[in-house]
Formats: sequence, C-alpha cells, structure tokens
Amino acid sequence: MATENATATSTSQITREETTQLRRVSADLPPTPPESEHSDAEKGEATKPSDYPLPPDSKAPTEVIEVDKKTPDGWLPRDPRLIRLTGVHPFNVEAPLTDLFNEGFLTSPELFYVRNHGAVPQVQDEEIPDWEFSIEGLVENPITLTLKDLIAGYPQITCPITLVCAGNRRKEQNVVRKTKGFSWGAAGVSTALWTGTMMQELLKVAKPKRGARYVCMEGADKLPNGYYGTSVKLNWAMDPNRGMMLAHKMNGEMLRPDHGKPLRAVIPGQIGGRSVKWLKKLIITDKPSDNWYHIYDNRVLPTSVSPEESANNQAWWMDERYAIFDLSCNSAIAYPAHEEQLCLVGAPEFYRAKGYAYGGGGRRITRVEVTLDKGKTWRLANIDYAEDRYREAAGTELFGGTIDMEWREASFCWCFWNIDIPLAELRDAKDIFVRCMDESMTIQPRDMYWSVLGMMNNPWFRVTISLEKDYLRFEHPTQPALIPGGWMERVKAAGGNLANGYWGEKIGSEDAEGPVEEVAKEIKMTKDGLNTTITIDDLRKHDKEDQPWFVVNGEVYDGTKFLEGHPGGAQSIVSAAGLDATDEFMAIHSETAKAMMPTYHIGSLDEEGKKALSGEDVQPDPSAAPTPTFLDSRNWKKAILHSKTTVSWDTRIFTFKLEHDAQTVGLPTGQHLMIRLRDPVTREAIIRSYTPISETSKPGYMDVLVKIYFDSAERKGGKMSQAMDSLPIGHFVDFKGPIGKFEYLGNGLCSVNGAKRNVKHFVMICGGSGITPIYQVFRAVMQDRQDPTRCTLLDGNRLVEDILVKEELDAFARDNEERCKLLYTLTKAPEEWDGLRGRIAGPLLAEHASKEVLGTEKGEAMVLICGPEALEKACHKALLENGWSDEELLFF
Ligand SMILES: Nc1nc2c(c(=O)[nH]1)N[C@H]1C(S)=C(S)[C@@H](COP(=O)(O)O)O[C@H]1N2
Ligand SMILES: [Mo]
Repeated sequence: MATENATATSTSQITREETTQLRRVSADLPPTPPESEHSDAEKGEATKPSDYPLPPDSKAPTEVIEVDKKTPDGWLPRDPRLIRLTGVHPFNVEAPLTDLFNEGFLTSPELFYVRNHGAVPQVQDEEIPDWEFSIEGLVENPITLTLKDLIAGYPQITCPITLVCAGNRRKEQNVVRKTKGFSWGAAGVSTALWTGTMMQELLKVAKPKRGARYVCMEGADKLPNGYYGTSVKLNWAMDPNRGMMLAHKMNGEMLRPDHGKPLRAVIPGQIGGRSVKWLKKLIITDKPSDNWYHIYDNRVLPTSVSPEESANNQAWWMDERYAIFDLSCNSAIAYPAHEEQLCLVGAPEFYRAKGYAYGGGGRRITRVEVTLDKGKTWRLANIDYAEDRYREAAGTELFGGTIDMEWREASFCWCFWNIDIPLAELRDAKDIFVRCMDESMTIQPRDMYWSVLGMMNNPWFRVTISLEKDYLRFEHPTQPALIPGGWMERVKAAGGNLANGYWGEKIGSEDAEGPVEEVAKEIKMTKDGLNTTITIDDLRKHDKEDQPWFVVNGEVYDGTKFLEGHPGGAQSIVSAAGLDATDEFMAIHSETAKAMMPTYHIGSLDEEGKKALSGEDVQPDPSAAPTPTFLDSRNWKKAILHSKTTVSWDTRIFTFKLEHDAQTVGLPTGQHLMIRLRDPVTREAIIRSYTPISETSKPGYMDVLVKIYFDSAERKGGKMSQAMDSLPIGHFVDFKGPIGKFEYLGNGLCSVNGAKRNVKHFVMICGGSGITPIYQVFRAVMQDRQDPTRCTLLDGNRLVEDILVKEELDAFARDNEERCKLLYTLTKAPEEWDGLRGRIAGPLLAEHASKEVLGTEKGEAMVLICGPEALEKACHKALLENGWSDEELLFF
C-alpha cells in the first residue's frame, strides 16, 4: 500500500472547517467527517488562512548521473528519481506521480518536470548578473538589458504558477494510436513560486508601435531547427490579469539549469511550451512567430488528420486556429496509486481518494467529480485551492519579490481534490473516474480526442479496481515512457477496442471491429540464425577503409565487399566506419538496397555498445578549435540558414553561413555533400545529396541551389525540397561530406573511385537541377584558361525559365568558344527559341554526343550524367548504342 508522506506541508492540506463546508453541499457524502487511514497526516493543526504553502524541502542534486556523462548535458547533476521519456538525451522527464503529489502544492525544482528540446545552455553563476537579453522589433525603444539591470530597475514579484506540458497524459493517446509525441504520464505538471518582473512592465518601457500584435520569445538553446522560440499575443502580455512574467528564481533560489537558468518566461494558464527558458529575446511583431517549434509543435490538429496527412499537407500546420495557448481543464487521480493494494481485512470504513486538477487561461476549477459507475452518478469531491492563501498574504515580501495577487481573480495553479469513499462501495465498483469543470462550465470530456501530436489529452481519468482474494488492486491507465503496465495496455492486448466509447470493454456488438491496428512495413535486414554479438571495441577497430564496419539499428554490417560497387562511392562507407549510420542509411536507401543487407550482416552490437553509440552524433563540441574547412566526413556539422534567394517560382538559392568568416566548405570539385533535415512532422531524418553552386573556395558562406518539387494534384512533391523551402531564416541545418566517387583535380586529370585518369573531352548531360554537380566541374574547367580540356554540355529542361544558372553558363561559353559547346534543349520551347527541341534521348544524343560526331578516341573522353532517373536510364541505353562503354560513363 502506498504510504502518505507524513512530512507533506500541512499548509497544503485542506482545513477541517473547509472540509465540512464542502461536505454540506455534497449529497453523496455522509454528514459526519469520516476517518480513513489516509487522514492521519491531515489531522495536524488547522491552518490559518494566511498560511500559504512554502516550498518543500529541497536538495539540489550534486552528482552527474552516469548516463548523462556522454551527452552534452554531461556537466549537469540531476535527480535519479525522474523518469526519462526520450531515452537519455535530450532530457525530458517527469517524477513518479505519487512522489510528485506527495510533495504537495509546490514542487521542488529537482522533481519539477523537464521538457528540453536539446542540450541545456551552460551558464556559470558568475555570468548570471551579466546575462543579456533584448526587447526588439516593432517598438519605439528597443532595449538591451542585463539580468542585473532587470532586477534592480523593475519591481519584483513572487507568484505561484503551475506549468503543464501540452503533452501531459499523452501516453494514453499513444496506447490508442501512436501519436508523433513521446509518452508523458500524468506527471507532466508541476508548481513553483516564481520571482521576477511582469512582462508588461518591460513592454511599457519599450513602447510597442502601432501594428504590433505579438511577442515572440527566443531561447539560447541551439536546436536542430534553430533556437527554441514561440509567441503569445501582445495584448495578453500587456494585461496584468494574465500574469506573464520573466522569472529568475524558482522557489526562492536561482533557476536550475534545466528550468531556464538564469532567466525564463513564465506564461500562466497556458501550455508550458510558451514559457521560453534561457530567454534571450523578446521580439515584438505583427505576425505570430515563424519559429519552427512554434509552427510544428503545440498544436491540436483535427482528429481526422492522420500522421501521414499531416506530413503530406503543410497547410494543417500553418492554420493558427489549431495552435494551443490556454490549457484545457484536466484532472488525475494520485490515490489510489498505480498498483496500490488495499487490504480489505481490517481496513477503515472509508478510503480517501485524492488527486490534482487544473484549468487553463486563469479559469478556476469549480468542481471535481468522481464516479464509481462509469458516469451514471457523480459525487462531489472537496477541493483545496492553496493558491488562494497567497492572495490573503497581499503585500508580503517573499524571496525578493512582493506577493501581489489579491486583486487578481485568475487561478494559475493546480488544486488538490479529495473524497472519502465508503469501502463497501469501492469494493463493488469496477473503476473510479475523476473529471473537473472550470468556471466557464467547460467539463472534461468522457472520450479521448485523439490528434496527431497527442496534446491536451483530458478525458475522464480512470483507475480500474479489481477484487483479488482479500484486497483491492488498482490500475492507472498507463505508466509513463516505455514502462509497461496500466489497464489500457491490458485491455488492448486482450483485443478490446479502446476507442469503442467504453474504455475497450465488451459491451455488445459495437466493438466487434477489434483494436486499431498499426501497420508497419519493414524490410528484414538481418541474417537468419546469426547469433554473434559484437562489442564497441571490436566495432571501433574497423573504422578504416581496409575493413569498414558500420551499425544500422544496432546491427553490425561489414561494408568491405561494397567499397567498389557502392553508388555513393567508397567514401560514403568509409565515413560511416566504426559509427552508427542508421539515420543516413534508412533515409537514403531503397527497399531493394535494404533487402541486400542480410548478406553483409555480421552480428549485433551488445547493449554496452548500443549505449555508447546512443550518446554520439550530438552537437559538435563548441569549445573545439575552429577548422579551416567546414565539412567533416564522419560527423554532422551545423550551418545556419543565412538567406534565401528566389530564383524562379520553384527554385531557390539557400545561403548558409559557415562556422567562421574564413572557413571554406571543404568540398573537392565534383563531389557532393549530404544535407539532413528532420521531417517537420514525423521527426524522421530526411537526407539528400546536394552540390553547392558557390565556388568551393568561397569563404564564410555556401550557396545551395534547390528546385522545390511542390505537391500537385497529380503527384506528391519532394519531401526534402519542400522541407527546405519552409525553413525559416536563422535555422540550423546538418551537413556531412564530402561524398562521391568522382573528383576533378584540374588540367584534365580526374579521379574515379581513387583511380586517376586523364580526360581530353567531357560530355556533360543533365536535366533540371542535375546541372548543379555538373556545373562545379564545368566551371572548374572553364575558369582555368590553361586547362585544355573540352566540354560539350547538353542541358535539358521544359521551359527557358527552367534553365538553371543559365547566365553563368552562357558567360563561360562566350569566353571559351574554342573548347566549349553549350546545348540547351527544351520540351516546351517557345516559337522564337533557336536552341534544340525535345527530350534528351537517343536521337539527340546520336546527333550531338556520339563518339563519331565528337571525334574522340577510346579512353579520351568521359560522359558525366546527372538528372532524373528516367533521363539517366534513357541516356545509358542510347550512349551504349552510340559507341560508348560503361567505363566511360559516370552517373552522379
Ligand atoms: N528555450 C526553451 N524553452 C522551452 C523549451 C525548450 O526546449 N527550450 N521547452 C518548452 C516546453 S514544451 C515546456 S512544457 C516547458 C517546460 O519547462 P520546464 O522544463 O522548466 O518544466 O518549457 C518550454 N520552454
Ligand atoms: Mo511542452
């Protein structure tokens, strides 16, 4: 049986007087206050009205937990009781629900739930006073301020506020049908006393201009898609009733690193995602934030939108109506706890059930109700609004801030409810549910509203009761993270349909359709009967070209046999040697390629090895010395999107800023790099090869030309190019390389898979954006006036305006008439077009690119081809027919 925490602050408990008062309005309850075994801790002295709760005992953790050591947070001590929801890193955790509830109204910082999208910015204590942040954008007086100035120059307040992650209780949704979010239990909620400045005070000084409507906030945490940021409406921020603040203290001490040290926004009544941590900027704008995390996170899309539909149709994410701000009202049962057992022999006559409830937007929870008969009848629970006791303490100084809430009607904190249930009734019940209602009479729904991101889940919270021999056993709906247990899994496993409106129980014919199936089409990549385990040390020994091993999904593969034939060049295998290549492998390879993998499978990495790899591929060490070139063939490197130039309706040049002004990209001519983005919705890695069009010697920046393949009525567009197109400026993108089997070394010398070879004449064939790798080689040849190599370039497109880098190509051709022949062909040429017409295929190639026409001897020329698969196939066939051999052809 779970025990009461005898040290729970007596102030957070309900007073006897209040209890009796509430009981009077509840017809279901017996007239006299019953005794229960839970009531001991509550028998303490009746509290005075002004006895507001003080923080529970707190000890800042001092030891870095072993698993954290390999992560970028390896410097940060944490509480081992916290349950990790997303593996080791980033740190997303909740406390066990019972521990959280037992702490009482206020949560200690070490048990307060954490939601980090990435690594925690490290700020030393001595740097705190000088932490700078700014208020900019549409304001008369832009302000840059240090934390020291903020504390000295503005009134400080202290106020209790509950934060709730929008994903609280998401595990229940994930059991019904997997959402795109990780599995929070019911403890993604915590309360603290926050000390700081009202946001409104700063905004008044900055003076928003006419037209200003939003306050965008940005944190200091660098993430895969830029800095974390979001926005709220300016008129809310200006409204003291909304209580928005910039806090630097939590329960009277400096913010802990996981909670935003040294400064964060606290946005009461709204989902936690709006309370930006490690706050650097407030930007006043006329539009909502275009931050990636604002757009693709914290939304409740219509329930009919499937994960696939949400990935296919960007419009769902752009609709501001689906963005969440105010929390929905919600409640959960803490006692009975999950797997609590209540011995019926000698038990008191009443059992006291307890839990929490919270509302959104400052709305008070006006009732909490409990049912033992699936909603046929409800009984009213007692509610303790500990928050109100701070209102009674008006004007008191606490932790360097004034308690100033007596005038404000809003309720920004959770409240605790309890109800005494006669044991006999509990014994006969199958389950116990709780639901709450707020002051707008909005009530928690009976049924779950499933949505893609699994947010704001708030159906009635159900705990099942089973009578075993002489005790009652209780089960919560789920356990957080991957922890098994809970009635939902049990019911689902038994074939119940959780969405049948009766919590998956058999109620008749309606639920005959059975559980919702999850379809997963996977290609088997392991060898049958192979039982070898491989240690991380063994793996690490094979990190070179002589016998490269690599890991995909925890399985080890030997890439040696593939060094020669691999379409991506030997380098792409060598780059992965000794490493985990899961993301790239899965993103780049076709089902056919995957089906070949069992042949190369040599064993499974042992658990230790898997753990060791899981900490890898994190941000590069920021303290590492800057390198002269940007690319690294073994690690993903980040560059920030600096600007976007629209070249045509479907073509953009993305300019990325490298790590420092003198840095060059480090890409040999003719080679490519990989760009990795996360799918905005599924979070899967999307990886594609590109060749920048900027010169490889350009310092500080690199330009990548991308043709956007938009979705159309007939066809799905390109995942990658559309994701690139929706990237806001200032966001980080991952790069890795170089890759490719071809390199142009200059003066006709090239290298193919490491073998050197002289070329007198290049035939370059490309279509659409296939020009980009070709262009690198073409430019290198043309720029060097001493280079005797000739080029015949055949570039196929639909319309004139589709021809990429045409001006540059034309200029090179004009300046090098004697060794360059430039041929454009169009499939939709205008009348006045004097170039070629039609597709690049047999006839065109026979006329312009046959050996005979070009007059080249065997081995003197080389054909470089890059374009859509159909073009490459057609060319391959035609070229062989025109006297070329495979050794003379190179497909990019
Ligand atoms: N800078 C920054 N602020 C952030 C986040 C983040 O990852 N980075 N996560 C947000 C989310 S989704 C939540 S729920 C809250 C969690 O605050 P906590 O970790 O202090 O509980 O912080 C919000 N603010
Ligand atoms: Mo969140």
